[in-house]
Parts: sequence; structure tokens; C-alpha cells
Amino acid sequence: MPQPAREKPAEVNPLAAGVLRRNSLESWTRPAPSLYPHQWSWDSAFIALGLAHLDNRRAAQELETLFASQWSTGKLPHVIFNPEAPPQSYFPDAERWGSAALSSDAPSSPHTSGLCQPPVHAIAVLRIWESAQVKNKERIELAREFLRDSYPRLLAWHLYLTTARDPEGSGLVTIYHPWESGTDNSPRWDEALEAVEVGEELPPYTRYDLQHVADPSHRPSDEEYDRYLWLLETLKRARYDEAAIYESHPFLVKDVLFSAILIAANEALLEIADAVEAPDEERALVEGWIERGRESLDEHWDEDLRLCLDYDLRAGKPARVRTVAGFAPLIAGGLSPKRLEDLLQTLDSPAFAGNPRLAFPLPPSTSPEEAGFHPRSYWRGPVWPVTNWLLWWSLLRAGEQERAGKMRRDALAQVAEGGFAEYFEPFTGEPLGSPDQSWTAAVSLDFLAAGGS
Ligand code: 2M8
Repeated sequence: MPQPAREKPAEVNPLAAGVLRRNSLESWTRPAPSLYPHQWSWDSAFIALGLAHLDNRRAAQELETLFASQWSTGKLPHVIFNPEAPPQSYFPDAERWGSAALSSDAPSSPHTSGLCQPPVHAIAVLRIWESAQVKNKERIELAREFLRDSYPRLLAWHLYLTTARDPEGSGLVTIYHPWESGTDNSPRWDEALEAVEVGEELPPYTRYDLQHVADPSHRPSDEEYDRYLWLLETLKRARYDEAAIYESHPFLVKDVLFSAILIAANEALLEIADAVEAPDEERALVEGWIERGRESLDEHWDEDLRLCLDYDLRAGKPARVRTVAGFAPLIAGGLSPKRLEDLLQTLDSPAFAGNPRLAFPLPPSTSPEEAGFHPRSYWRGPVWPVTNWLLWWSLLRAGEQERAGKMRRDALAQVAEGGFAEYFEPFTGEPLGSPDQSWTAAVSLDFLAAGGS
């Protein structure tokens, strides 16, 4: 049963701001104080979205710090290592990735991982620009400067994703590792990951993540970690070279959620392109990416499940698992009325937010009707505030104001009751994972700024 409300939604704002302040270092924010002591890519994008409502300049800095570590290929790395982090606080560390030593495309300092994460960044840049409009003239000018500096960074990032990560020109992004999806141990990846044979040469390692959580069984399993670490070794063998990875890497999957976020981010990039008066050819390029991406999501639609499915390139088949990623077309936007109706029905069904056992009618990360569902294990079932945000934002863009308003109220009620947890048990609302997760606080600030009852 849910605990009695700890805070009223109106009191969430100062508390959320406090979490971000405490997790903040000079120019960037830790996703959580002890579990995640470095800068993570899509966390920082969500954090910037929230910070935009508190301190526009600091929000811009969050992304500038990330952009400063962009690879020469355009890739924004998934982790930027904090040299000041306590030793043995997070694994794999900078040394294990060896990015700069292996690839001349990587920045030499600070060290970064060799992967990337979903491209929420353009959406955050646009939010910073929009929120500056209600402030003074000086703030608008600073935001305009930030927009001008960010635009080429974002264009290079999206170009990387639509070329190196889509050599087939399919419209969908290929990921090399479940960590790139941001939904690490989701059952979306079970089959593709099980097919990865861990080599005996896997160097030994110690997991530090388990020291920071109340119950280690909520985190990915040791078997999963062996495979995660083995994939890292195979990327290193390819020296992080995209063409070599494409030839030999055992995990290549077209990720529909990542791709849908890219489509939505391309829409944001178009608005940024307008504001900075970018050349017409660049706008046409971005428009082409949006169109191709939406067509391709349509090709990966499963009529029976009424969801969109990831596609395993190595096995040559879709991953038929119902997870929150299946709502990708809603996030990508531009839907036909029929497809929107299908998605809303799936969302409201017992397979997701309409499940009668839920503490709050919010979509669990994996459908409770799936065999791979687990209510307490990380991305295998818990409710994640960032996915609530993505769906809320997408519902608004789809013109579904009423539903969006309801999701916003429920998401705020959940944090008012359980605090700014990393994730929540779907049936009890129990807060799980890190208790002071930055992106949970950040999306709560954005929900609050959107107003409404
Ligand atoms: C989780 O991922 C990291 C690996 O990147 C981990 O489990 O150690 C995911 O929830 C990911 O989406 C998130 O960006 C990261 C930091 O919050 O933690």
C-alpha cells in the first residue's frame, strides 16, 4: 500500500531544487551522490531541462560541459569521468574504457566512456532558450549565444547518429550495448544479450554499484554484468572504430526508443536552426532524417502487440517484448489518428498504465504481463520518472492535453509521496535505487513549471 503523502506537490519545487544543488559540482551535476559520481549524458540533458527553470546560465553550463567532451566523430560520450570522484566508487572506470589510449577520436581529458546515450540534448537546449524568453533582455542574449554555440555541436551529434550508427540508411539508430539504450537490463535486450558469448579473456573486475544500493538484487545480475563487460572488451578490440565494430561486434540492435528520441530531438533542432538562421540545406537534411525515421518506426510496428519493436541485426529478428520503449512512435510524433488511438489504447490497457494493481496509473518500464517483468529490478518493471516525462511531453505534442495533465499529476503525486527516487515499485509506490536522483528532481521541476492543477 502507498505510504501517506510525505509532501504536497506544491512543496516539491524547493525539495527538487535542493537535490540538484546538493548533487551539483561546479559546472555539471552527478546523477546521484554516491551511485553515479561522474557526468552521464542523457541525465545531464534532463537535468538541464529542470535547471532551465531555476538558473538558465547554470543549465547551459551543464550541456556545455558535456559538449566539451564531444568526440571528433560527433559522438557525445555516455559518461565523462570525474577525476575527483572517490577511488573505487564506480566501475567500469576511465582506465577500463581506455578511450583516449585506443582512439584518436576521443578527447584526451577528461576521460570518457566509448558509448553514447539517447539524444535528449537538443530538446534541453530548446527548453533553455524557451525559458529565457520570459526573463530579461540580458538573459535572452546569453541564451542566444548558447544556442549559436550549441547548434553545430548538436548537428554533428545527430549527423553521427544518422550515419555511423545507421550505415544502412534505415532511419533507425544501432546501439552497441544495452547501456546505450539507457534502459540497461530491460528484457528488450535479453535475447540479444544471451547470444553474446563471454570470452575467457574477460579481465577480472569488482562491481562497486552493489555497495550503494539497499538490495543488490534490484541491480542487473552478475551474468548480465559479465556480458556488459565483455561487450566493452570487444569494442576496445575494435579500437572504437565504427566500421570495425559493425563488422565484428556481437551486439548490434536497432533501438526504437533511442531512434524516436532522435526524431523528437531533430524537431527541436529544426526550431534551433530557425532561431540561429541556419542554412536551408541543413534544415532540409534534418527534415529528411525526421521523415525517414518516422517511416522506419512504422515498419517496426507490431500489429498484435500494438507497440513498436526493436530489431536485432545479428539475429535478424524483432524483440517481441512489451516495454515502455514500444511507445516510440508517440515520442517520435507525426502519427496518424489510427496509430495514436492504438498507442493510447495500449497505454491505458492492463499491460501498462491501466493495470489494476498499480499504486499510481503510470506506465511500468516493462509490462507486468511479460515473463521478464520484475517489479523491483531496475528497468525490468519499476516506474521511472524520466519515462513518465517523455510520455507526458509526447502526449502534449500529440494534442492529448487531458491525458498529459493526468500523467503529470500522477507523476508529481508519486514523488510527493516517495521522494526523488531513481525508480519506484509499480504496485506499492515504494521508492527504490538511489534516493536523491538528479533527473527525478529535474523532471519534477519541469512538470511543475508546466502548471495546471
Ligand atoms: C544507469 O546506467 C548506468 C550505466 O550507464 C549504470 O547502471 O551503472 C541507467 O539508468 C542509465 O539510463 C542512467 O543514465 C545512469 C545514470 O543515472 O544509470
